[in-house]
Amino acid sequence: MSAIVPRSDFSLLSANPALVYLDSAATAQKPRAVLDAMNDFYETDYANPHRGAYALSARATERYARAREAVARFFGVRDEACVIFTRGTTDSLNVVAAAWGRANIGAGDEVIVTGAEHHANFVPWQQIAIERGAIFTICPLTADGRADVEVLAALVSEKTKVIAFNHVSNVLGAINPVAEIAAIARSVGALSVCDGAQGAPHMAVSFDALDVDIYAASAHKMLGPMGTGVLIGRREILDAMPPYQTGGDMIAFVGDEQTTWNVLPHRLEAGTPNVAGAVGLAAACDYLTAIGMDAVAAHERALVKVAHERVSAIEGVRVHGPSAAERSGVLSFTVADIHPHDLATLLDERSICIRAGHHCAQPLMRRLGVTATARASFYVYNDENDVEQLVEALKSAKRLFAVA
Ligand code: 7TS
Repeated sequence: MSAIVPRSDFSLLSANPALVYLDSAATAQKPRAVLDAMNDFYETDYANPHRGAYALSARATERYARAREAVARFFGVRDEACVIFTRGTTDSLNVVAAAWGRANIGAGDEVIVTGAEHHANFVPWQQIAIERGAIFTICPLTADGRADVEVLAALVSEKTKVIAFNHVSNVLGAINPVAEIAAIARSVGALSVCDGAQGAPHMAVSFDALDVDIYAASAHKMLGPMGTGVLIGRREILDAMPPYQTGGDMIAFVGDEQTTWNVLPHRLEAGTPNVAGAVGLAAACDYLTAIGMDAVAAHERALVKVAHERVSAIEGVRVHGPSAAERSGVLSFTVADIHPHDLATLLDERSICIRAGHHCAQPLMRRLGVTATARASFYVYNDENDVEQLVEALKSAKRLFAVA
């Protein structure tokens, strides 16, 4: 099974032909199309958008607006003003927890997250619940790491104000039934907040069809640049949300005593925006669309299936999470009693990049009964040879540790 994009699209990968990059869940490599688009903005249309009365600034404004349109198209959002550019998923989720949470969560209310959240979708909710005197409830997981929707449906009440959950777990690759969870939230008038950091890069996402209130994602995990992300929300929610930050661009009128706010999306984007970041994300969206998100998902499913079979066939290996058919391109495992960090170091000697640790998901680690796992994650530029190298390296690590 070969990669579905040419390795030569990625300068870093072509410059390092021996590199086996299996850490795309942490961050993805960048195709030249993304880097070129960002560079082109700086070289041809660079100025501060919205501010200048001159043609160059108007061009920068136009680039920013076109980037928003492309991103809205990619995420299946009809109303592009509901796509807010942020610094990334962490930023997006913090904005919602702080701005929406502070305005809508009160003493005795309930905030629900799942036990499989990345810290970015766990800690902001835990902290706002503490601040507001609300009850913080952790929804249990099914055996394969998805939110247990039956338990969730029984948990919720009129007091539930938020249900925050991942689209796809960064540790297990387990895919949550997003629309089902959103429907449970809606049944009690709670806000549904979906962390799409590991969803959007790997499968077709239609915000309008998922029917969640909020969806968050990071550009850098979907072939785009670091430092950019999106906060997508239903218009009624975003319109009613108090501004998270105040300053330039987000105001309508500043009086000596009072200030009025600009309309969406500007109201939630205070200060000079990261236009190059938005342009890079838009180029990444176009690149992924040209491949086709169903093809991306199918490729990862095929690779992870082979990896799942081959890795779990090694004696002493425990693979965590769902069956290969039900996961996106993430494989977390532990090898006998070799510490995942030792494993990652040994693999690095063969130029294989995997992540080891708690993956910013300590609540999930506790539920899995481990302190750390090794994690290989796949993307469009990986092929079966990468899986082969991973398997050989794991076998070799086992031999080494058996001898030691
Ligand atoms: N949510 C999930 C599900 C994630 O996987 C990550 C990053 C985040 C939120 C935070 O994204 P950021 O772009 O704001 O940092 N996950 C990982 C990971 O699994 N390894 O490194 C980063």
